[in-house]
Amino acid sequence: MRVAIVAPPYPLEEAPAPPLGVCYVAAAFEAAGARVKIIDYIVSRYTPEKLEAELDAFQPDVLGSTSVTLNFPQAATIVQKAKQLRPSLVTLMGGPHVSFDAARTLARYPGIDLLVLGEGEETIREWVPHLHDPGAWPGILGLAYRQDGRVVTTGTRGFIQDLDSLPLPSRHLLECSRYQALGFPVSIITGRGCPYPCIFCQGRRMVGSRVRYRDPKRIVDEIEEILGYGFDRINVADDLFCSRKDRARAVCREILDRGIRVPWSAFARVNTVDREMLEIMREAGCDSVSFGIESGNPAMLERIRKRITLDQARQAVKLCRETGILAHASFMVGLPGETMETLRETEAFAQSLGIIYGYHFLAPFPGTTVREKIHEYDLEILTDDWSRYDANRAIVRTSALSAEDMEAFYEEYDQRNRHYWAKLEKQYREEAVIPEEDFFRVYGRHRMELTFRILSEDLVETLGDFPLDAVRGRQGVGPAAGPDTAQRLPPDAHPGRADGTNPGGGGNEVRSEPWNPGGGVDEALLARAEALLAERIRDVTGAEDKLVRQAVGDFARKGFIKATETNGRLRWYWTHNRRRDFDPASPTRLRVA
Ligand code: B12
Ligand code: SF4
Repeated sequence: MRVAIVAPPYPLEEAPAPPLGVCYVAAAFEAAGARVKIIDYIVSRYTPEKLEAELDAFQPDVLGSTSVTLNFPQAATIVQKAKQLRPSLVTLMGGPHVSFDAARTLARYPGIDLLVLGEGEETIREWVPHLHDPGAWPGILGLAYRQDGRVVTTGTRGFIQDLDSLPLPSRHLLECSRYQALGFPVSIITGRGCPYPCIFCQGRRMVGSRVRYRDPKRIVDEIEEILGYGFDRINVADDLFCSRKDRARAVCREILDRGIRVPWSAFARVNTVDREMLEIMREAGCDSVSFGIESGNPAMLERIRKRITLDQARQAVKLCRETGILAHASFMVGLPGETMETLRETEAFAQSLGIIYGYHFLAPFPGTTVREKIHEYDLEILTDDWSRYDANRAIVRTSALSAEDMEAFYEEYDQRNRHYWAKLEKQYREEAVIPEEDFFRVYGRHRMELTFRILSEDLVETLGDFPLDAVRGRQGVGPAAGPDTAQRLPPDAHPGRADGTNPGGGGNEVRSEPWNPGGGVDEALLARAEALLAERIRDVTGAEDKLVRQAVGDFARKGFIKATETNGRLRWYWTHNRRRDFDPASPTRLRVA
């Protein structure tokens, strides 16, 4: 059985990182005996033509997609398109959005056959043998599907008790080099479950109120595996990492005992950290912690059932400072009963902490208490357009504040930020002497925006394809080529591939044909090909010449992209990952047979 799993696109603002849920789902299908391919549209462009090419190449029996609320519309569109292209495909969706909006999803999207509700692994294991036998589906808990025009839900499945019995997430199916180029940390979770009742959070409903912890040894095995792919930063994404101190300490101890040196960050609640905890975390490589504080108004914290105090927040930040860990805080705008006064209190509190902080607007996701019991709160939900549920705009109002008032409050904060950035940008552009840290902040941001464009618009695939003669004919043009070189190419030197597919390293299979058999790598030619690619990317994106050349040069040097020659054409392609496609003995992007 062949299973394609789609990772639908989401924006740069939400930190596109290797998709954890997708890799858990892929691992569950692999454990059930399926051959699995992840079709990743987070770090490559989605087009219907490309999807069709992927389906032609892989010939899946099943196509599934995950989604959160904000990218549900896009995910559903992709699944519907796949069903239209291949009506025999069994299509399914899972994830936190559809788990709480099953009936509406199935009613609106006839191209989706089946939903997997809540945790997926056990359901997948039971369902796989019955793929073509819908008669057996009613006996499998955790499914929703249509039958005779009605939506049938098979019943709630209990939470998986032994998380250590699950296979590790199948990151080997990802094109890791793309994520490495982008540079966000790789998320892991060390347990599932949360006993707190925050009314705006859906996570607790997804994973249950009893925390199920993973074995520290297994967690560190996973960290080692991630490092084995060449990633160099980890994010511990579960809120409750610090809640059981003995176990969190055991994870840190295991990292230290194995001699692993990797920087990592963590999410935490302010009431779960203490000095001893933070000290061992720091020693084990943790350099920053993000706290969700949500509001600076004590009555509001009570109303949203956050179960923290402002004193705890101050203390947590102080301890981080003292132990050398960078603290970040996140606050919310548009909580029930929000007024301009509560927002001002939040702002004053946030500023008093003296750390980097940010705001998210309340997005009342399906499955949250605040949405399900909306009549109990001073709150009105203004839209069910899920694409607006990105927490970056106001989509609710209270009796005291309109959505515009909330946006205006945020705008003041954002304007201060923009002002700060504008100043840094100006200094950067004018090449003024600025502190190294500020320089790298601006440079890092530009580099990340450029890299995300290169990935999400498939620029390497569409621009990195040249007739070999055109590269050869440009003697003397090195990486520092002049700005007009792209125009000097013959007209057929810009063909790209209309469907945007990756000719060299497509999906999970890696091909790397030598272009200079027996003769080793022609370094000069490679340098010219690299310069050509950079010039074209610069021309399409309008990005700074130096930045593009540095980015492309880095990608090539680190083995994220390689060149290959077929039938007189040279093509650049994204490699798969270091384990399977990186030759440390010859880090010159091209392996010679
Ligand atoms: C880790 C995490 C992150 C990490 C990594 C996310 C990632 N995609 O890898 C980071 C920090 C990057 C992140 C970012 C964001 N997150 Co987040 N995140 C979490 C967290 C804490 C754990 C998620 C997780 O990985 N769980 C482990 C895996 C195994 O679970 P899972 O992804 O749910 O997948 C299981 C099932 O859902 C199901 N399943 C999922 N997909 C599919 C597909 C198929 C075909 C099948 C059969 C089954 C299936 O099976 C999986 C295995 O059991 C949850 C809270 C929680 N406790 O669930 C929030 C949560 C998922 N995040 C949330 C949100 C909103 C975001 C952001 C939009 C940030 C924001 N603006 O608020 C971004 C969007 C990123 C994205 N598109 O995924 C919300 C989603 C709510 C919603 N309905 O939209 C949650 C529920 C928290 C909350 N606020 O309530 N997040
Ligand atoms: S916000 Fe964090 S602490 Fe609150 S319910 Fe969600 S996961 Fe638990």
